[in-house]
Amino acid sequence: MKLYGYFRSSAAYRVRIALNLKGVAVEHAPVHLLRGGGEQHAAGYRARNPQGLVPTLELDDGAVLTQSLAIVEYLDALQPSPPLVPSDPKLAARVRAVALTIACDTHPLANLRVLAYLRGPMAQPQGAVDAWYRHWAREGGLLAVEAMIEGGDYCFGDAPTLADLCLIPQLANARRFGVPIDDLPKCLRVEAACASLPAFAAAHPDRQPDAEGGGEALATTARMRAVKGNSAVIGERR
Ligand SMILES: N[C@@H](CCC(=O)N[C@@H](CS)C(=O)NCC(=O)O)C(=O)O
Repeated sequence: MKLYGYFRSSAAYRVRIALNLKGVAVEHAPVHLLRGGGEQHAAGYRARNPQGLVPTLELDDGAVLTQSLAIVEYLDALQPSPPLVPSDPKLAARVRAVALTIACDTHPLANLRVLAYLRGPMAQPQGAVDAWYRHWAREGGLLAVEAMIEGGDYCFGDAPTLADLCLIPQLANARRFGVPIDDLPKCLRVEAACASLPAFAAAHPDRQPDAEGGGEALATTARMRAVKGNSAVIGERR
C-alpha cells in the first residue's frame, strides 16, 4: 500500500494513526501542499484524488481510496483488531458523531484552500484570517467535542476509537495556531493518554519522513507567501 500524504495534514495524520494501530505497513508518498503552488493540484495526483486533497491510499491491486474517514473504515474492515468503531450501535453513533463533528464541521472551515481563498480572492488581512481560524476551531468544533466525550483517557471507553483519531490531529493544529484549549480538560486528558501510545506518537507530524523544521511544526506563527504561478496568496498553515 502507498499513502499519499503530507506531514502537517491532519486528515493524513488520522490515517497514519489508524495504520499504526492496525500494524499495517505502507510506503509513504509525500505530496507537498505548498511547493510549486501545491503538488496536490498536479494532473497526475488529481487523477488519483479528483478533489486535490490528501490523503489518498493506493492499494496493492491498484485501487485508490480517498477521504480519511472512508480510508480508516476500510482499514477497520480489513484488519478488525483493534476495532476503531464499537460494535454497540449507540456507542458507534456517538463515536462517529465526534469524528464527523471534527472531519465535516470543523476541519474543512480552516483547510488550506479555504484560508488561501480568504487571504487571496477575498482580500482579507492576516488578522481576519487568524480570527476566522480560531473562531471555527472552537465554535461548534472543539467546544462541542468537549461536551460530547466521556472524560476518560479516551473519547469513549478504554481504548482509542475513530473519535480519538480525529481529535488528536485537530488538537495538534489548535496548538500550532495558538487556539486556546486550556479550558478543554476532557480533550487534554485524551491528548495526554494518546501521546503515550506508540501508534499515536509515531504518527505525529514531526516524526514523518517529509517533516520540515522539527519543532517549528508546532510553532504558533503563520507566515504568508505568494505562490508562484498562482495569483492567490496562501496561508502557509499546512
Ligand atoms: N475530508 C477530507 C479532507 C482532506 C483535506 O482537506 N486535506 C487537506 C490537508 S489536511 C488538503 O489536502 N489540503 C490541500 C488544499 O487545501 O489545497 C479527508 O478527510 O480526507
